Amino acid sequence: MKKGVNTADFFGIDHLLTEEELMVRDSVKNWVSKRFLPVINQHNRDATFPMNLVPELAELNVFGANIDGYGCPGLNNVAYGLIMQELERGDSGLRSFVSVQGALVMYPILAYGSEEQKNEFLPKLATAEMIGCFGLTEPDHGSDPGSMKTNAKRDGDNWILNGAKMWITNGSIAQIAIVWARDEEGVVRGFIVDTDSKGFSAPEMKGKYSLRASVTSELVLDDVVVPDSRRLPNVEGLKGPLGCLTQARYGISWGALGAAMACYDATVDYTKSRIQFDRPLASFQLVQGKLADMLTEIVKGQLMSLHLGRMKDDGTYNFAQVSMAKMNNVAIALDIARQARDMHGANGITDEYPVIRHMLNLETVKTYEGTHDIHRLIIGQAITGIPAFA
Ligand code: TGC
Ligand code: FAD
Repeated sequence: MKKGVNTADFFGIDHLLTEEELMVRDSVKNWVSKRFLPVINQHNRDATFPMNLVPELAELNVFGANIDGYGCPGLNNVAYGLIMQELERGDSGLRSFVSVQGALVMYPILAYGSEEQKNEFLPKLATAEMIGCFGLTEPDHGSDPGSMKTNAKRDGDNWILNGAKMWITNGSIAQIAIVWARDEEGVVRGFIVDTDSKGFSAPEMKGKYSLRASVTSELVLDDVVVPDSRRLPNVEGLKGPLGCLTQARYGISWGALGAAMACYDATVDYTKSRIQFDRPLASFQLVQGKLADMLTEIVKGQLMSLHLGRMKDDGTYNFAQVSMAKMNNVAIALDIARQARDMHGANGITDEYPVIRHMLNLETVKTYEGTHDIHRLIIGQAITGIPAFA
């Protein structure tokens, strides 16, 4: 065996991937290394997202990569997952930018939209000529979106939307927002809202210690008029937004592994070069034990996401399996990032090394798209048949 392996491919998982999947993964990985990693620290310090790189991301075909048609490349779900992994190896904010656009904006239009809506929006979203956001969470309703207060009142050929959404990725930079609101009969419906509509505003949320290189906003809807032609016609009820979350959670299960790999690789390099007690840190048994545990968890996570991706392509997966993969892979990534931070000693608290940035980002990833405990409850419901949310 080659000595000193990083995460490259400890378990020979590359043999389970097709030529196309490997090519897609490596092209995104190269782009992230060359174009994104050199600028991420400054963006993280400034709490900005590198918008100038968005056209290059579009060239890489990462937006809606697993959608077929409408200007999208129609990759399979494993290639899509590998893209998420490589983007998040860069930063969770980068993966979020891409997964919100694809899984939370393009997917609902594809799955629930009319043919006119698909033709109008999907090609522009695929090239990022148009940016979208997804408004489900409200100030008082996060884990429990079924209690949302944002409402939609029918007015002839229009709907009048009122309410507030919170913690919305890309809210202030989006041209359209997928907004979920309750109608007068209490039915949850989805709307494609132009963000320059009268009565719509999206103040940016400041002061985040986590996911700093990502724009997060409130959405305020004050008598916003939305034509009925902008209602997503093919879904009603909470299963609409929850179906989108399943798509995004799947991508996050891969993405978190990318962040874990970045932390693990940095720690292997660091502990091999850092000398204490006249020996490299990597020569101590306790350090090797930690590296072994980190890599073992990464390999288990890779196998889980890969199998899930193959099931998703076959149409044999379910949303509780997606919850398990999101929950597990984010949890192990956060543990690995915390270990990595510790093993870098004082250097681990600086942005000279990527570990504390990933560690702090992963606190968000653990919370959004369903908190760790919400996923435990979803799995618990699948096991017992008894919902224990309320
Ligand atoms: P419940 O009665 O269980 O479900 C209502 C209907 O929805 C169906 N369903 C799902 N369908 C598809 N995918 C899923 N994951 C689904 N979960 C449930 C369910 O079968 C039912 O269908 P039907 O036909 O019977 O009507 O609903 P509940 O109100 O009891 O809620 C269940 C719960 C707590 C699990 C759900 O509300 C939940 O998942 N809460 C977490 C909220 C959440 O994850 N929010 C994320 C907001 S978006 C975001 O964070 C973006 S971050 C940016 C980025 O991704 O990078
Ligand atoms: P709460 O629901 O208040 O949960 C607080 C704690 O209580 C958690 O530990 C939770 O596990 C626990 N808890 C809640 N209910 C239960 C229960 N029944 N049993 C046991 N424990 C429970 N949302 C969007 O709609 N669109 C976005 O683009 C988006 N982007 C985001 C970006 C960032 C940076 C962040 C931080 C969040 C984003 N979110 C977005 C919101 C995110 O989905 C919510 O934060 C998440 O769903 C949790 O909701 P909450 O923050 O209100 O926490």
